[in-house]
Amino acid sequence: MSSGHTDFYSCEDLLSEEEKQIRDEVRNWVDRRYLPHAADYFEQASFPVELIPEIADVGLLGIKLNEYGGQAKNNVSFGLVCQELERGDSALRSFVSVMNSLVIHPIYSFGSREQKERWLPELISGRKIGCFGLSEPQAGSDPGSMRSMAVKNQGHYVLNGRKMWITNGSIADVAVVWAKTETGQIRGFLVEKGMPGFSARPVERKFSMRASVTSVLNFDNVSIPEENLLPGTAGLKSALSCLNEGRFGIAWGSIGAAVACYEAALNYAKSRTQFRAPIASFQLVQQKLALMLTEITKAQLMCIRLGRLKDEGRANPAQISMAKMNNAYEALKIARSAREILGANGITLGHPPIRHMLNLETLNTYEGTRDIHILSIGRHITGMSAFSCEPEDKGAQGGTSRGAGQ
Ligand code: TGC
Ligand code: FAD
Repeated sequence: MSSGHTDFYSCEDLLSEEEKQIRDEVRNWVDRRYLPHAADYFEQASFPVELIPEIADVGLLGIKLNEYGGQAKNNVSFGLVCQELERGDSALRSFVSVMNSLVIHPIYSFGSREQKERWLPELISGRKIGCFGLSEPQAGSDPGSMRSMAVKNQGHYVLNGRKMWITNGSIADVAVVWAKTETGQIRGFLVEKGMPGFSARPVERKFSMRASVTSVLNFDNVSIPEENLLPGTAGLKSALSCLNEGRFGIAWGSIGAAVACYEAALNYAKSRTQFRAPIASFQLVQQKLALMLTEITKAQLMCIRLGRLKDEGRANPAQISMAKMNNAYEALKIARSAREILGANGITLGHPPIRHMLNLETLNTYEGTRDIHILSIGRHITGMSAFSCEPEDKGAQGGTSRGAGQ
């Protein structure tokens, strides 16, 4: 899975030659093209859009699709790609995740033939960029309470509302936007850059995911042609099904960030001398390293099993929640431990842990916070929902049913 000393249980033996090949290709590309500048992109809060054609050339867009120029790779390969990209930076993995899981996937799964033919080759070749608008200023963990409305009017939908925290938003040519129609049902729409009334602006002053574009999308009476409705979407579950793809990628990506932190800490600990000995020789430092590698190993095993289940069509959302929840949290703890081992040097961008640590705060927030995934697993185990203090049918009480007509 990872190389050398971070593959403690020889997980490499669980991979096919094809899986190892794409992992190594992406690893080399990240080492060569991204890592030398990763700290600069982070410091300057800039995503290197000039790398998008290369990202497409390496075959990272449309990875799982076997049509429209996609690579027809399996879920484990996709996971390994996410792992290697996030070893570079979470922003890089996020860009590729959003494109594959939250734009290409919904267009392929819910789109008309015309929509697929128009958008998928452009997205897969990197000529067009997409984003996914579900969260709103007042609706994050509870997307069913969204306020964005798309009201049908003479062959068009009129879209009003605002989406918040949208990855790729300001650089996107097409936004997959979720809104309630007049029946209260949530549907997906393709909103195109340049449509009158549609604007996007970046979220400023982020301290996490600095190299990623994060935006606010505004919709002010945007007239959306009926043919831009994703016809296969039917309620909140359509949007949530895309998140299964995204969360799977985050679970794997977390391993990459954790490995980068562990390796930085191990190398530093071997070379840094205090009290006339390398700090790696001290028991407390060894404890940190041992616990870090243990969590990396557990995350690797969890992901590879989940990937195999997903390839067999047997992975359920609670299993994906568990891997996302666990791996993002353990990676954050690993990044904090690595930062500690580096002492004062650890607070600078000269070493990767603090950059990953700050990014990992986002991994524990987006695509469902840690709390939300714990509650999802709890609901799966008990059959009882602990999401709300209100009775379960709060959507109906609110007057706009989140799933009407599903
Ligand atoms: P709930 O009643 O549980 O569900 C509504 C319907 O959806 C179905 N469902 C799912 N289907 C497929 N996959 C899943 N993971 C699903 N989860 C739920 C469910 O069975 C139901 O179907 P039906 O037929 O009965 O109607 O809905 P709820 O309103 O109680 O909410 C449940 C909750 C809290 C788990 C859910 O809303 C949630 O996941 N909240 C977290 C929100 C979230 O993750 N947002 C992510 C925004 S996108 C993003 O962050 C991208 S970052 C990208 C990057 O940069 O990498
Ligand atoms: P809230 O939902 O307000 O939660 C605040 C706190 O309350 C959290 O700690 C949460 O765990 C807790 N909480 C909420 N409900 C409960 C409960 N029932 N029980 C216990 N605790 C609870 N969204 C998109 O749609 N598309 C994107 O591309 C996208 N990209 C993002 C990129 C970044 C960098 C970030 C930071 C976010 C992005 N998001 C995106 C939004 C993300 O999905 C939301 O931030 C996330 O779902 C949480 O919503 P919230 O921030 O509104 O927090």
